[in-house]
Amino acid sequence: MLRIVWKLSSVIILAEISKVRLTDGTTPYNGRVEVQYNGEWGTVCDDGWDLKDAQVICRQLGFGPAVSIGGPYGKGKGAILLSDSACQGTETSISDCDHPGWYPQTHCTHIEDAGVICGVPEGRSKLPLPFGFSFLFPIWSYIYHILLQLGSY
Ligand SMILES: [Ca+2]
Repeated sequence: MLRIVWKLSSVIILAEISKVRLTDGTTPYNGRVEVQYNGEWGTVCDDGWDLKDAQVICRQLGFGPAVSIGGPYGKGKGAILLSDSACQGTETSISDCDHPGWYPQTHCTHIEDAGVICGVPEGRSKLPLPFGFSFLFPIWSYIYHILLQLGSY
């Protein structure tokens, strides 16, 4: 029981540290990368942004493997929270990648906001949303991600 509680708490902490979403894409699986840190949503500078970094974002969202870094998807709002991320491509969360730190990246502007194109997830057909409920997709993909995290222990 204690083990289960520990597992659950670690998943919740992981989810709290860095939430990720894609915005302004043409499908739910591509768009501008936005990250949440300390409750604040912001964007990622494309300095040092590559397919390995994109891979981690797609994995974190429970989507298929990254196809391309994609974009541009227009200018985001808020702070540019991350730059020069150096993922190996195998991490489960962008917060596990090497990077200089979470803080406003004043050397970047929103013109440089990073994007990704993820593959359509394999499990998508197993997790259908009723027609007309596609607006729930972000919540759905978040729940799916939590389930993946639980399954990986
Ligand atoms: Ca990189």
